[in-house]
Amino acid sequence: MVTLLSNTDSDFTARFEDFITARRDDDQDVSDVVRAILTDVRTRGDVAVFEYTSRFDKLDLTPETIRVSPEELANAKSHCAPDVLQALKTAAERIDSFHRRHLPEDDNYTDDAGVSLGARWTPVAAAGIYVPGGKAVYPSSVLMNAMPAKCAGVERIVMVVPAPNGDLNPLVLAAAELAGITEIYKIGGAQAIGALAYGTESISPVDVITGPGNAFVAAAKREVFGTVGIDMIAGPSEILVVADGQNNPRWIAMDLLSQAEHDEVAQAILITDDADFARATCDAVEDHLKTLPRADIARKSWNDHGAVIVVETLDQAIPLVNRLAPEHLELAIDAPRDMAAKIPNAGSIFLGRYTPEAIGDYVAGPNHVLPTARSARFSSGLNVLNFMKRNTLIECTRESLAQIGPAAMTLAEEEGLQAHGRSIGIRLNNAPTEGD
Ligand code: HSO
Ligand code: ZN
Repeated sequence: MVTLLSNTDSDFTARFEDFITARRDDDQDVSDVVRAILTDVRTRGDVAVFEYTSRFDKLDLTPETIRVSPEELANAKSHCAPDVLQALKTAAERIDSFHRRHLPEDDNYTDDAGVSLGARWTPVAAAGIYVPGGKAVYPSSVLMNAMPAKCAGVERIVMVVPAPNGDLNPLVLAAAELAGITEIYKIGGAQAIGALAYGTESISPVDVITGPGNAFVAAAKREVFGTVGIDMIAGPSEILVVADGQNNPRWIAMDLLSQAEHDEVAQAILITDDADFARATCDAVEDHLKTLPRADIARKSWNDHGAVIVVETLDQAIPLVNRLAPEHLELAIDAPRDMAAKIPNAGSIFLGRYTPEAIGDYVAGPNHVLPTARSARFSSGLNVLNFMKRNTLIECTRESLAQIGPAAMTLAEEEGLQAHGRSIGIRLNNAPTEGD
């Protein structure tokens, strides 16, 4: 049964805390297996990758066939309907124009002491994008990962996608082609993450790995972090809808189900100030479930992890939302921006009654790879900065070194680091070509 809470109940605070801390992900601990696979790939390279791919994906690869050929890539498009390709193109263009706006600006200035300082953003040289091949095959996610890398100016974007029995989803390949990715390998799992992080005879290593995956992929990403950068460890989807009684319950019910249908451990929550509306929305959920093809998944998610929280006033929803820090937040209320201003903890906020979350999953423009499991308290959705780093630049003249150098020499002295201090003093006390 879906959890029902009301903030007028005497035990509300305790029940809300229980709800918030309940574990959804029952992913088994696979870190030992994953560590062994990664070590194997690191030491034996291609041979190990081929062995694991043969065992897990029932696909025998060679150095000649591991990479998707230009013919396979071109052929994939011919298997996709024109309207679907057109929709992908619309999505790609809108994602591109949103992300491009967030390219950071460099900063250069000379301060009062005469020191020239700068901060310069540069893209990573190579990014690897993991695309799952199993039940969650989302061409939209290919675009969401690839477009920000492209906007950031990453020269080499590599994609890995498992091809069980040799089968690849043509739309995934078409999305890759649309994003300009031509280096695609038919591998998946921890072995693919290892190949991207350490490199093999066939695959040069990358600098950053992004993209969702199963428990093995998530564990492998955690493990290689430090050798490469990673985006985040994405958990199951979440939606939190704050709605007043002026909404059509059938619309809101469908929004809740749109994320519940992703996964049995997805989470959909409604917060409302209208108990009748809450009941009507629950009825509408049951009604929609009668016709949804993925009803079994959505029903389990709704019953096991969903919640309906009734509050006395909508203002009382604000601290609850900030505690929940949802991946997606819909504000189906009047003046949604007033409430949004008071909610720093949410991955993506959908404002008003005509902005269903699903529009953001595909074509709105912002990224759909967003922080889950309450990590919106401290992190952001995928964006161009995941594929960039900032270099700082410092330039002193003799005069400015003379101004700020003594403070550094004092600190070096305190830290007992003589060469540090002397490297400054030697410049201040001698001409450039003199010996000491
Ligand atoms: N809502 C998912 C992303 C997605 N939806 C892909 C449809 N396709 C992320 O939480
Ligand atoms: Zn979705």
